[in-house]
Amino acid sequence: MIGSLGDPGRFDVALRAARDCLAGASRIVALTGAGVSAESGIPTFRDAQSGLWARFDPAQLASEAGFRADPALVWRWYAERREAVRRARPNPGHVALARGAHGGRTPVAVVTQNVDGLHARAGSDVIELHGNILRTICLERCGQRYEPDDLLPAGEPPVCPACGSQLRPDVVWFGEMLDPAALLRAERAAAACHVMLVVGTSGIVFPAAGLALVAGRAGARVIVVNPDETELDGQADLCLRGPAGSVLPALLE
Ligand code: BJW
Ligand code: ZN
Repeated sequence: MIGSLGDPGRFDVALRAARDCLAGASRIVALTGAGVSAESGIPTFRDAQSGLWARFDPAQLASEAGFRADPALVWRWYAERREAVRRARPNPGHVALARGAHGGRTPVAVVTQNVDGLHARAGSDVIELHGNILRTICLERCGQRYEPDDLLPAGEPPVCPACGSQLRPDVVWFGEMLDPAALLRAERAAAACHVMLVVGTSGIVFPAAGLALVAGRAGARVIVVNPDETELDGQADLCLRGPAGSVLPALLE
């Protein structure tokens, strides 16, 4: 069933059906993507290619090969996005997930593809699949991770104080493995949940998108929250077409 905010009657029917799914659920997981932070003023991953960055291929910018080909360019892209993250605050969508369902009695476990840290700042227990843009790690993986501001000039990528190689953002680029422990925890949560909310993700990037399939195959009800169509709509029991910042509070209140 699809309920779109543009058609309030149908939206209300779908919202009620979604609430019914949640009513009997004690294990709830939210798989989130960039759209959940859009109302905090952070451009979605694919929108982050607008303006000056429109002529660059995101798969190139967000890859080790792209970084090695032009470290200053990729560092600048991340520096701009980091600034947007620093300015941002969690929005009502993040807050609703952190508060949980059933008047706060049932927690919502959050598995996010986002690198902005806003779920944690809102108070959610969160698995960050794709790392965190505010952390920096040694490109040659000497094992050092850094969070200090003084390592983060906007121009050239800084050098690792421990081993002298370049530093990079501590995020998961295309072609890189996700942290196996984080992915395993996410897969277990997906396989064991009664309801999975799939919020603000285009559903095209794997293995994250596959978690919705894991949940559906294991018998969970899958509810997509997104103003637009997604690659995962076909796997969903319900689609609530609207922005996360207003749909999630209405769904979880
Ligand atoms: C709103 C809204 C509002 C707007 N409210 N919603 C199987 C098949 C084919 C390919 C592969 C496959 N398995 C693996 C691959 C390769 C690749 C992949 O998936 N490619 C696809 C493009 C097909 N995956 C990988 O490489 C992964 N690694 C891996 O598989 O390792 C094993 C391996 C190694 C070597 C070789 C082969 C395999 C790693 C993926 C890492 C992704 N990293 C990024 C960058 C992170 C750092 C950074 O941010 O710069 O993660 S890519 C980017 O996409 C970012 C995001 O987390 C991720 C997902 O994007 P998301 O969140 O869905 O955002 P958008 O922008 O796409 O969508 C926003 C949505 O919000 C839209 O739907 C809007 O409508 C909606 N929205 N406002 C609610 N108010
Ligand atoms: Zn190092």
